[in-house]
Amino acid sequence: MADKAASRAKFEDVFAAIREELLQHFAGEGMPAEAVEWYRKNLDYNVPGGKLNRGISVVDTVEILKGSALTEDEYFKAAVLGWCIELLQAFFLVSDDIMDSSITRRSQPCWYRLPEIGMIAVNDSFMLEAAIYQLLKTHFRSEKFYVDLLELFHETTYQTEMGQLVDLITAPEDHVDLNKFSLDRHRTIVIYKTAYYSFYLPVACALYMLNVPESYTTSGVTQKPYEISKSILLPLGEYFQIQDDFLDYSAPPEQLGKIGTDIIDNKCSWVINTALLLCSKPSTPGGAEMRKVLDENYGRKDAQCEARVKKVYERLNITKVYGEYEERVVGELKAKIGGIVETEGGLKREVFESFLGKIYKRSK
Ligand code: DMA
Ligand code: MG
Ligand code: MG
Ligand code: MG
Repeated sequence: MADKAASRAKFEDVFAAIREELLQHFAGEGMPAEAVEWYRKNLDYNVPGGKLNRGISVVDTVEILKGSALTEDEYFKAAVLGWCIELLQAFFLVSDDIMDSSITRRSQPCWYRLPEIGMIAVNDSFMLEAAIYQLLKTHFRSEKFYVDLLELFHETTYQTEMGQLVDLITAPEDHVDLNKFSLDRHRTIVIYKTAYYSFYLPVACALYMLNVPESYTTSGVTQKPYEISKSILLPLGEYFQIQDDFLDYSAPPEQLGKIGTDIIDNKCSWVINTALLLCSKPSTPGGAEMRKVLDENYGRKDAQCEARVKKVYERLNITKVYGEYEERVVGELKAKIGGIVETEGGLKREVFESFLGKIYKRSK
């Protein structure tokens, strides 16, 4: 496989083609030139500037599963699916930043924060979503897996929206009640809002593209590749969102590309849940007193309150607890991956090892 920078550049080249295709269709509907320019800016500002992990992983997964170099056409198709996931992500992020009152994203102001954009960002996010189905129709309409892809994108979108709903209603702006939080509630939120679209979706796209069936029997063993993928990728996605929660608190914004808002937004994040658990332990000195500080300062729109919460996190040594969590969960994931039975035309452990390698100890 080509090196990382080269494979990213090749993937990025496909975006230029996709963007022109979308704009041409849009202009072909008779839209005025200023609308075409608006849509171009929306696409350029919100789609290509991230880590591209999700999109590139479709290409990587197709390559690993096929086991030999992709033809030009195969590469292009896998990359289009990858960009469909990046479009889905852009749709979620533009709307998530409005709902989370975020300031920056990918080292630039959030789209809705630009004075000329404002709440038009709501419609812009819908257009990023609509672009997915425009692309799927153009490139996959005649494939026998077309309906599977449509259902997959629709279902995954719904799952993400379910997660966003639970995330938002667990964090009301006007009423802080830390008793509502739990690691159980956290798991429901993050599996739905993050794991399905970020981890299961890219692999499922690759499996459909390669015409891998839902279930097949080989040398007496029945394989369910989608189900097995899900059983590894959902916990992997949970780990990824726990990293996101930890980095929201701990990473310098210049490095992360976004300013953390979880404490001020009253979010049910892994960090606050872990802090609450530690405070409740009799073995934690000053636990009750720290709990009081959290109750009185979490979820307040006030930088000093936020700083007090961070002080408690430091006293509780959350960074060390996070490091221990990371080692434990990575061990468990490696054991799960090791349990995969590889068969001709089916899953390969390398698919999952590659995902894990991309996120282990990430700092942005
Ligand atoms: C991420 O939640 C989930 C979606 C669907 C965008 P988040 O608000 O923690 O994401 P971020 O930290 O990137 O704003
Ligand atoms: Mg957010
Ligand atoms: Mg959010
Ligand atoms: Mg976050």
